[in-house]
Amino acid sequence: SVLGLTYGERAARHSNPAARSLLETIERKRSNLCVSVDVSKKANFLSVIDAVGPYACLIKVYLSIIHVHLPDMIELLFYVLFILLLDVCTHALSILPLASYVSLKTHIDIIEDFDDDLIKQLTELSAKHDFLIFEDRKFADIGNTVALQYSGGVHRIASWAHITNAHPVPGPSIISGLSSVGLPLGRGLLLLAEMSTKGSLARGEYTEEAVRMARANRDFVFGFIAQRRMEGVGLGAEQNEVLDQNEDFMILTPGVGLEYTGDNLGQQYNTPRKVVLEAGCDVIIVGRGIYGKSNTVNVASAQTLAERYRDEGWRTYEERLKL
Ligand code: S5P
Repeated sequence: SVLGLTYGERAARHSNPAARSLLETIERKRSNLCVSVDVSKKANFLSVIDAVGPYACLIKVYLSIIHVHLPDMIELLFYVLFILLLDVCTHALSILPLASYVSLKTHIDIIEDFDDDLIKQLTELSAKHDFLIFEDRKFADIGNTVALQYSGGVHRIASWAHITNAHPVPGPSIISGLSSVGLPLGRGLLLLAEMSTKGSLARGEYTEEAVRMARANRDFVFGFIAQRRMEGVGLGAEQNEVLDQNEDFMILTPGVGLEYTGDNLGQQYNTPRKVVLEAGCDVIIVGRGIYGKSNTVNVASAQTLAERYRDEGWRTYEERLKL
Protein backbone atom coordinates (compact mmCIF):
# COMPACT_ATOMS: atom_id res chain seq x y z
CA SER A 1 0.00 0.00 0.00
CA VAL A 2 1.15 3.54 -0.69
CA LEU A 3 0.01 4.55 2.79
CA GLY A 4 3.42 3.75 4.25
CA LEU A 5 5.14 6.23 1.92
CA THR A 6 5.59 9.94 2.41
CA TYR A 7 4.04 12.40 -0.02
CA GLY A 8 7.56 13.26 -1.17
CA GLU A 9 8.38 9.61 -1.91
CA ARG A 10 5.17 9.26 -3.85
CA ALA A 11 5.96 12.24 -6.10
CA ALA A 12 8.54 10.20 -8.00
CA ARG A 13 5.92 7.53 -8.74
CA HIS A 14 3.77 9.90 -10.79
CA SER A 15 4.48 10.78 -14.41
CA ASN A 16 1.86 13.53 -14.54
CA PRO A 17 3.51 16.92 -13.85
CA ALA A 18 0.52 18.35 -11.94
CA ALA A 19 0.42 15.29 -9.65
CA ARG A 20 4.17 15.47 -8.98
CA SER A 21 3.98 19.17 -8.31
CA LEU A 22 1.03 18.71 -5.92
CA LEU A 23 2.82 15.99 -3.94
CA GLU A 24 5.99 18.09 -3.75
CA THR A 25 4.01 21.12 -2.59
CA ILE A 26 2.28 19.04 0.11
CA GLU A 27 5.67 17.83 1.37
CA ARG A 28 7.32 21.27 1.19
CA LYS A 29 4.47 23.10 2.96
CA ARG A 30 3.61 20.25 5.29
CA SER A 31 -0.01 20.69 4.31
CA ASN A 32 -2.51 18.23 2.85
CA LEU A 33 -5.26 20.83 3.03
CA CYS A 34 -7.13 21.96 -0.05
CA VAL A 35 -9.29 24.99 0.66
CA SER A 36 -12.50 25.14 -1.37
CA VAL A 37 -13.35 28.78 -2.03
CA ASP A 38 -16.99 28.84 -3.12
CA VAL A 39 -17.33 32.58 -2.65
CA SER A 40 -19.19 34.53 -5.31
CA LYS A 41 -17.74 38.05 -5.02
CA LYS A 42 -14.37 38.71 -6.60
CA ALA A 43 -13.05 40.83 -3.71
CA ASN A 44 -14.04 38.26 -1.05
CA PHE A 45 -12.77 35.45 -3.21
CA LEU A 46 -9.31 36.97 -3.54
CA SER A 47 -9.02 38.06 0.09
CA VAL A 48 -9.96 34.61 1.41
CA ILE A 49 -7.37 33.02 -0.88
CA ASP A 50 -4.73 35.51 0.23
CA ALA A 51 -5.51 34.70 3.87
CA VAL A 52 -5.62 30.90 3.67
CA GLY A 53 -2.98 30.51 0.93
CA PRO A 54 -0.03 30.04 3.33
CA TYR A 55 -1.72 26.98 4.89
CA ALA A 56 -2.94 25.21 1.76
CA CYS A 57 -1.28 22.95 -0.80
CA LEU A 58 -4.18 23.46 -3.15
CA ILE A 59 -6.97 25.98 -3.62
CA LYS A 60 -10.19 24.68 -5.13
CA VAL A 61 -12.31 27.16 -7.04
CA TYR A 62 -15.44 27.07 -9.13
CA LEU A 63 -15.31 30.18 -11.22
CA SER A 64 -18.82 29.94 -12.64
CA ILE A 65 -20.24 31.16 -9.35
CA ILE A 66 -18.35 34.45 -9.51
CA HIS A 67 -20.84 37.11 -10.55
CA VAL A 68 -20.25 38.71 -13.92
CA HIS A 69 -20.23 42.52 -13.68
CA LEU A 70 -23.23 44.28 -15.21
CA PRO A 71 -21.39 45.85 -18.17
CA ASP A 72 -19.88 42.43 -18.93
CA MET A 73 -23.34 40.94 -18.65
CA ILE A 74 -24.75 43.29 -21.30
CA GLU A 75 -21.86 42.51 -23.62
CA LEU A 76 -22.40 38.84 -22.94
CA LEU A 77 -26.04 39.19 -23.90
CA PHE A 78 -25.09 40.68 -27.26
CA TYR A 79 -22.74 37.78 -27.87
CA VAL A 80 -25.49 35.31 -27.09
CA LEU A 81 -27.96 37.07 -29.39
CA PHE A 82 -25.35 37.16 -32.13
CA ILE A 83 -24.58 33.47 -31.77
CA LEU A 84 -28.28 32.61 -31.70
CA LEU A 85 -28.79 34.61 -34.89
CA LEU A 86 -25.86 32.86 -36.54
CA ASP A 87 -27.21 29.53 -35.45
CA VAL A 88 -30.67 30.30 -36.84
CA CYS A 89 -29.20 31.43 -40.18
CA THR A 90 -26.96 28.39 -40.45
CA HIS A 91 -29.71 26.01 -39.63
CA ALA A 92 -32.50 27.95 -41.37
CA LEU A 93 -33.07 25.31 -43.97
CA SER A 94 -33.43 22.48 -41.53
CA ILE A 95 -35.36 24.59 -39.03
CA LEU A 96 -38.01 26.04 -41.35
CA PRO A 97 -39.92 22.82 -41.90
CA LEU A 98 -40.17 22.27 -38.16
CA ALA A 99 -43.38 23.92 -37.06
CA SER A 100 -42.74 23.33 -33.38
CA TYR A 101 -39.22 24.66 -33.20
CA VAL A 102 -38.98 25.82 -29.60
CA SER A 103 -35.44 26.11 -28.36
CA LEU A 104 -31.79 26.47 -29.31
CA LYS A 105 -29.09 24.76 -27.32
CA THR A 106 -25.96 26.77 -26.59
CA HIS A 107 -22.96 26.37 -24.37
CA ILE A 108 -22.86 29.74 -22.75
CA ASP A 109 -19.55 28.93 -21.08
CA ILE A 110 -17.69 28.74 -24.36
CA ILE A 111 -18.50 32.40 -25.12
CA GLU A 112 -15.38 34.58 -25.00
CA ASP A 113 -15.68 37.29 -22.33
CA PHE A 114 -14.52 37.44 -18.76
CA ASP A 115 -12.61 39.50 -16.22
CA ASP A 116 -9.05 38.44 -16.95
CA ASP A 117 -7.83 40.43 -13.96
CA LEU A 118 -9.27 37.82 -11.61
CA ILE A 119 -7.24 35.08 -13.27
CA LYS A 120 -4.16 37.30 -13.17
CA GLN A 121 -4.55 37.93 -9.43
CA LEU A 122 -5.36 34.29 -8.71
CA THR A 123 -2.21 33.20 -10.55
CA GLU A 124 -0.14 35.76 -8.67
CA LEU A 125 -1.50 34.50 -5.34
CA SER A 126 -0.66 30.93 -6.36
CA ALA A 127 2.97 31.95 -6.88
CA LYS A 128 3.08 34.16 -3.76
CA HIS A 129 1.78 31.45 -1.40
CA ASP A 130 3.04 28.37 -3.28
CA PHE A 131 -0.22 26.51 -3.90
CA LEU A 132 -1.73 24.84 -6.96
CA ILE A 133 -5.12 25.70 -8.39
CA PHE A 134 -7.90 23.17 -8.88
CA GLU A 135 -10.93 24.29 -10.87
CA ASP A 136 -13.82 22.12 -9.69
CA ARG A 137 -15.54 22.27 -13.08
CA LYS A 138 -16.95 18.72 -12.96
CA PHE A 139 -17.00 18.25 -16.72
CA ALA A 140 -19.63 15.75 -17.84
CA ASP A 141 -20.16 16.01 -21.61
CA ILE A 142 -18.92 14.37 -24.82
CA GLY A 143 -15.20 14.62 -25.64
CA ASN A 144 -15.54 17.35 -28.26
CA THR A 145 -17.67 19.60 -26.02
CA VAL A 146 -15.51 19.24 -22.92
CA ALA A 147 -12.39 20.05 -24.96
CA LEU A 148 -14.06 23.35 -25.99
CA GLN A 149 -15.26 24.08 -22.44
CA TYR A 150 -11.83 23.32 -21.00
CA SER A 151 -9.74 25.32 -23.46
CA GLY A 152 -11.94 28.28 -24.33
CA GLY A 153 -14.98 30.20 -23.32
CA VAL A 154 -15.23 32.72 -20.55
CA HIS A 155 -12.84 31.01 -18.21
CA ARG A 156 -10.16 29.31 -20.37
CA ILE A 157 -9.70 26.87 -17.53
CA ALA A 158 -6.80 24.94 -19.05
CA SER A 159 -4.66 28.06 -19.29
CA TRP A 160 -4.46 28.61 -15.52
CA ALA A 161 -5.88 25.63 -13.52
CA HIS A 162 -3.25 22.99 -12.77
CA ILE A 163 -5.94 20.45 -11.97
CA THR A 164 -9.56 19.97 -12.93
CA ASN A 165 -12.11 17.17 -12.56
CA ALA A 166 -14.71 15.25 -14.52
CA HIS A 167 -17.64 12.92 -13.99
CA PRO A 168 -16.90 9.54 -15.59
CA VAL A 169 -20.53 9.24 -16.72
CA PRO A 170 -19.88 9.74 -20.49
CA GLY A 171 -17.20 6.99 -20.52
CA PRO A 172 -13.51 7.16 -21.55
CA SER A 173 -14.08 9.71 -24.34
CA ILE A 174 -14.39 12.47 -21.74
CA ILE A 175 -10.78 11.78 -20.74
CA SER A 176 -9.64 11.81 -24.38
CA GLY A 177 -11.33 15.17 -24.94
CA LEU A 178 -9.88 16.79 -21.84
CA SER A 179 -6.41 15.30 -22.21
CA SER A 180 -6.14 16.55 -25.81
CA VAL A 181 -6.17 20.03 -24.26
CA GLY A 182 -4.62 19.49 -20.82
CA LEU A 183 -1.82 17.01 -21.39
CA PRO A 184 0.29 19.27 -23.66
CA LEU A 185 0.01 21.95 -20.94
CA GLY A 186 1.13 19.60 -18.17
CA ARG A 187 -2.29 19.60 -16.49
CA GLY A 188 -3.84 16.75 -14.49
CA LEU A 189 -7.34 15.33 -14.11
CA LEU A 190 -9.29 13.81 -11.21
CA LEU A 191 -12.30 11.58 -11.78
CA LEU A 192 -15.31 11.80 -9.47
CA ALA A 193 -15.48 8.14 -8.47
CA GLU A 194 -17.70 8.80 -5.45
CA MET A 195 -19.58 11.77 -4.03
CA SER A 196 -20.06 12.98 -0.50
CA THR A 197 -23.79 13.56 -0.80
CA LYS A 198 -26.58 11.53 0.68
CA GLY A 199 -28.04 9.09 -1.87
CA SER A 200 -25.17 9.51 -4.36
CA LEU A 201 -25.46 7.25 -7.42
CA ALA A 202 -21.66 7.12 -7.79
CA ARG A 203 -21.13 3.76 -6.10
CA GLY A 204 -20.70 0.05 -6.85
CA GLU A 205 -20.17 -0.71 -10.52
CA TYR A 206 -20.00 3.00 -11.42
CA THR A 207 -17.09 3.54 -9.03
CA GLU A 208 -15.39 0.38 -10.32
CA GLU A 209 -15.61 1.65 -13.89
CA ALA A 210 -14.26 5.04 -12.87
CA VAL A 211 -11.18 3.33 -11.46
CA ARG A 212 -10.71 1.28 -14.64
CA MET A 213 -11.03 4.40 -16.79
CA ALA A 214 -8.38 6.15 -14.72
CA ARG A 215 -6.07 3.15 -14.84
CA ALA A 216 -6.18 3.17 -18.65
CA ASN A 217 -5.22 6.88 -18.72
CA ARG A 218 -2.54 7.20 -16.09
CA ASP A 219 -0.60 9.90 -17.93
CA PHE A 220 -3.44 12.39 -17.39
CA VAL A 221 -5.69 10.99 -14.65
CA PHE A 222 -3.69 10.90 -11.42
CA GLY A 223 -6.42 10.45 -8.88
CA PHE A 224 -9.99 10.65 -7.71
CA ILE A 225 -12.49 12.67 -5.82
CA ALA A 226 -13.66 9.92 -3.48
CA GLN A 227 -14.50 9.14 0.11
CA ARG A 228 -11.94 6.34 0.65
CA ARG A 229 -8.76 4.91 -0.85
CA MET A 230 -10.67 2.28 -2.84
CA GLU A 231 -7.78 -0.17 -2.81
CA GLY A 232 -8.51 -3.18 -4.96
CA VAL A 233 -11.57 -1.54 -6.52
CA GLY A 234 -11.92 -2.41 -10.20
CA LEU A 235 -9.39 -5.21 -9.93
CA GLY A 236 -11.82 -8.11 -9.92
CA ALA A 237 -10.44 -11.44 -11.19
CA GLU A 238 -13.25 -11.67 -13.73
CA GLN A 239 -11.82 -8.63 -15.50
CA ASN A 240 -8.42 -10.35 -15.78
CA GLU A 241 -6.82 -7.27 -14.38
CA VAL A 242 -3.54 -7.52 -12.56
CA LEU A 243 -2.92 -5.55 -9.42
CA ASP A 244 -0.17 -3.07 -10.10
CA GLN A 245 2.01 -2.83 -7.01
CA ASN A 246 3.09 0.64 -8.07
CA GLU A 247 -0.45 1.84 -8.40
CA ASP A 248 -0.54 5.21 -6.74
CA PHE A 249 -3.64 7.27 -7.26
CA MET A 250 -4.22 10.36 -5.18
CA ILE A 251 -7.49 10.54 -3.28
CA LEU A 252 -8.85 14.03 -2.68
CA THR A 253 -11.80 14.08 -0.34
CA PRO A 254 -14.53 16.70 0.11
CA GLY A 255 -17.18 16.60 2.80
CA VAL A 256 -14.70 17.37 5.58
CA GLY A 257 -15.60 19.33 8.69
CA LEU A 258 -14.56 19.47 12.33
CA GLU A 259 -17.77 21.03 13.57
CA TYR A 260 -20.55 19.92 11.26
CA THR A 261 -22.08 16.59 10.28
CA GLY A 262 -23.92 17.92 7.25
CA ASP A 263 -25.97 20.75 5.78
CA ASN A 264 -29.66 20.81 4.86
CA LEU A 265 -28.93 20.09 1.20
CA GLY A 266 -27.53 16.58 1.41
CA GLN A 267 -23.87 17.31 2.15
CA GLN A 268 -22.30 14.87 4.65
CA TYR A 269 -19.14 15.62 6.64
CA ASN A 270 -16.40 13.48 8.15
CA THR A 271 -13.56 14.69 10.34
CA PRO A 272 -10.03 15.04 8.89
CA ARG A 273 -8.99 12.23 11.22
CA LYS A 274 -11.56 9.80 9.86
CA VAL A 275 -10.79 10.77 6.26
CA VAL A 276 -6.98 10.55 6.43
CA LEU A 277 -6.50 7.79 9.01
CA GLU A 278 -9.47 5.46 8.63
CA ALA A 279 -10.33 6.02 4.95
CA GLY A 280 -6.71 6.46 3.75
CA CYS A 281 -7.32 9.63 1.72
CA ASP A 282 -4.53 12.03 0.75
CA VAL A 283 -5.97 15.53 0.64
CA ILE A 284 -8.80 17.00 2.68
CA ILE A 285 -11.02 19.50 0.84
CA VAL A 286 -12.59 22.00 3.21
CA GLY A 287 -14.95 24.82 2.23
CA ARG A 288 -17.50 26.25 4.67
CA GLY A 289 -15.60 24.77 7.62
CA ILE A 290 -13.01 27.48 6.84
CA TYR A 291 -14.65 30.45 5.15
CA GLY A 292 -17.89 30.14 7.11
CA LYS A 293 -21.55 29.88 6.28
CA SER A 294 -22.67 33.49 6.36
CA ASN A 295 -22.65 35.89 3.42
CA THR A 296 -20.09 38.15 5.04
CA VAL A 297 -16.73 36.43 4.89
CA ASN A 298 -14.56 36.80 7.98
CA VAL A 299 -11.03 36.70 6.63
CA ALA A 300 -9.31 36.58 10.03
CA SER A 301 -11.32 33.61 11.18
CA ALA A 302 -10.78 31.86 7.81
CA GLN A 303 -7.05 32.18 8.41
CA THR A 304 -7.24 30.72 11.93
CA LEU A 305 -9.42 27.84 10.76
CA ALA A 306 -7.19 27.07 7.76
CA GLU A 307 -4.27 26.76 10.15
CA ARG A 308 -6.32 24.47 12.38
CA TYR A 309 -7.37 22.18 9.53
CA ARG A 310 -3.83 22.10 8.14
CA ASP A 311 -2.43 21.07 11.53
CA GLU A 312 -5.12 18.43 12.02
CA GLY A 313 -4.61 17.01 8.51
CA TRP A 314 -0.83 16.87 8.86
CA ARG A 315 -0.83 15.42 12.37
CA THR A 316 -3.16 12.65 11.24
CA TYR A 317 -0.99 11.89 8.20
CA GLU A 318 2.10 11.57 10.41
CA GLU A 319 0.17 9.20 12.63
CA ARG A 320 -0.81 7.15 9.56
CA LEU A 321 2.83 6.86 8.46
CA LYS A 322 3.71 5.19 11.76
CA LEU A 323 1.07 2.46 11.43
O1 S5P B 1 -18.59 14.63 -3.75
C1 S5P B 1 -18.29 15.80 -3.72
C2 S5P B 1 -17.45 16.37 -4.69
C3 S5P B 1 -17.10 17.71 -4.57
S1 S5P B 1 -15.92 18.31 -5.67
N1 S5P B 1 -18.72 16.60 -2.70
C4 S5P B 1 -18.38 17.92 -2.59
O2 S5P B 1 -18.79 18.57 -1.62
N2 S5P B 1 -17.58 18.51 -3.56
C5 S5P B 1 -17.24 19.94 -3.50
O3 S5P B 1 -16.48 20.18 -2.33
C6 S5P B 1 -18.43 20.89 -3.44
O4 S5P B 1 -18.81 21.30 -4.74
C7 S5P B 1 -17.90 22.05 -2.63
O5 S5P B 1 -17.23 22.96 -3.48
C8 S5P B 1 -16.86 21.43 -1.72
C9 S5P B 1 -17.35 21.15 -0.30
O6 S5P B 1 -17.68 22.34 0.33
P1 S5P B 1 -18.08 22.41 1.88
O7 S5P B 1 -18.42 23.84 2.09
O8 S5P B 1 -19.25 21.49 2.09
O9 S5P B 1 -16.86 21.98 2.66
